Amino acid sequence: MTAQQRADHFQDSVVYQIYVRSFCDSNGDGIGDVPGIIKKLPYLETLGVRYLWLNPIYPSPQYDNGYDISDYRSIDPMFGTMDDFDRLVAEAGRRGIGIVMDMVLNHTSTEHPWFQKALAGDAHYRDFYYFVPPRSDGGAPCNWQSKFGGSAWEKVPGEELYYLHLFAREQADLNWKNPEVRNECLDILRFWKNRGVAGFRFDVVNLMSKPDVFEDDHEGDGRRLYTDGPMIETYFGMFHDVLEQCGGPKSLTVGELSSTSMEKTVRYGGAETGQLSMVFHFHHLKSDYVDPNNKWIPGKLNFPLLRDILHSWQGAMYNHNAWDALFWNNHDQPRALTRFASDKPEFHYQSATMLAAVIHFQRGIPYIYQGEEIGMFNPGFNDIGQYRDVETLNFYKLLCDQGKSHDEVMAVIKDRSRDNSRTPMQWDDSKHAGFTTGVPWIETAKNKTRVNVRDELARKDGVLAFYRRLIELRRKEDVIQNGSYQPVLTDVDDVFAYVRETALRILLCLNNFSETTKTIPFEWVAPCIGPNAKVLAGNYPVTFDGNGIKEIVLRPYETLAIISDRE
Ligand code: TEU
Ligand code: CA
Repeated sequence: MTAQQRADHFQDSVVYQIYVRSFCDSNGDGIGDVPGIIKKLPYLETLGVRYLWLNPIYPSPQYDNGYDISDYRSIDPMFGTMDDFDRLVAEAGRRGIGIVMDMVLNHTSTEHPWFQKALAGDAHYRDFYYFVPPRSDGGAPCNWQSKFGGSAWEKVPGEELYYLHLFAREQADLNWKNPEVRNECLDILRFWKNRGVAGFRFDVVNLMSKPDVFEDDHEGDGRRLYTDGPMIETYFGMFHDVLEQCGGPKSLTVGELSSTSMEKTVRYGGAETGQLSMVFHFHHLKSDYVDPNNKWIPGKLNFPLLRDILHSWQGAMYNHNAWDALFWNNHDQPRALTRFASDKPEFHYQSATMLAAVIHFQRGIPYIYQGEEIGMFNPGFNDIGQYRDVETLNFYKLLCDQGKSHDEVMAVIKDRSRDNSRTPMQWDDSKHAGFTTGVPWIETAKNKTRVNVRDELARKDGVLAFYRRLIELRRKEDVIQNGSYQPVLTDVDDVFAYVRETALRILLCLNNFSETTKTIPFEWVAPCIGPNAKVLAGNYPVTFDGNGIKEIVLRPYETLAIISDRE
């Protein structure tokens, strides 16, 4: 298929996410870099992915690992040079792979020259941010909480003013109501688009439209007052238009939606109603939370809830012709294998491949987070000294201050810390897993001896081989790209199953999320199987010809996809 014939909404493609600082270190300083990515392009090409989304690599003081940008138009020397970057775009391009940049336009680093000038009293730049006088008692303008703990307002030293930061205090929120801010940001998009990037991932994109007055939230931490604000879709339209005006191939744009609703999601990601190619939403990744707005309370997976969420969002996206990213993992989430299936050695292959099949056969655009394709799982760090993330370290202090015991706090951090997914990519089983010849910025997981690329490459039927096949199937099968979505077997414990259909084909995808065997009477799925049925993918040996079958037995963490013709 040529580039021109590609599906409209990228649904034939798979995106691979690279957390650059943990992917491959080319110069032994312990930090992954752009030349490291170039070195691994053959690996990524063989995997079959079409796009690489890179987490931020711009100059930054790195309080939040690059999500605090101090210069939007260059590359942090820690990650390489602009020449390295241009080489990456060119060499990836030769392999049919586009580069997607992470754009953090809700906030800048407090070291950004705009903020520095604002701090120094420059009125022009003060209006780039939210500098707001205190309330009458001298306290913060309102009670909003930072996502990383504590007040969302920081006092300006020596002045009766506070500035807003929805994330770390080193990340000041930009005032998008100011046309100068908008122009600057749009010009940054132009800059990268003209350098040949294939698209953008927009960080917390639905938080950019703030209310006109800052009021206390008496029901929560403030998010309901600043999320999905009134101008947000206008801003999306500006992104869209500026990229169109640049010309060249259609840009892939994906908006990260924080604490949004289904109603908003189907609008923003709608083929007719939205200005973004697709969106990330997170409701399914809260199905092991006790409180969706507080991940720091220990909780177990609520499988029926996970199933409901996955089914209802798929249904809504299909019904509204909207497009979303399909994903289990990213750099903010603990590894899904540990969370939603099993990382025990005896179930590792089945768990990893089952989770993969669940989303790769759904409708949308699959995203693979580095290491997922070999079945990486949580490193199990027990010591606070092993953690690096600003959010984890802030909450460690906060939870301890609340009087929780050290063991209690460490237990929830071990489950929930974002560092779970940020450990070095496991290329082999050597001391630092082939990631660096130096000392890595964060420890390598001990499980590298069990899970690494070298071993996976040697396996004909490993996790990696399964991912390759899923990516290839998506490219080939119209029913995976465009089929309708219908949940089935919704009252069978621990089973997640659905059907995809087009006028010509029908695809049934059965998955067992448990360690026990599930037996399904054949008549329950018979309507989902037509003539010429065959197994499209599975993670156990299976023979299936559709004739004379009485039941389907799903073994622990089994996935089984059956494709057939329509009658
Ligand atoms: O994350 C946005 C976000 O709200 C979360 O996923 C956040 O990490 C979570 O609520 C914490 O529990 C994006 C980036 O992906 C993240 O890495 C950045 O730290 C954040 O924005 C700020 O830029
Ligand atoms: Ca390096």
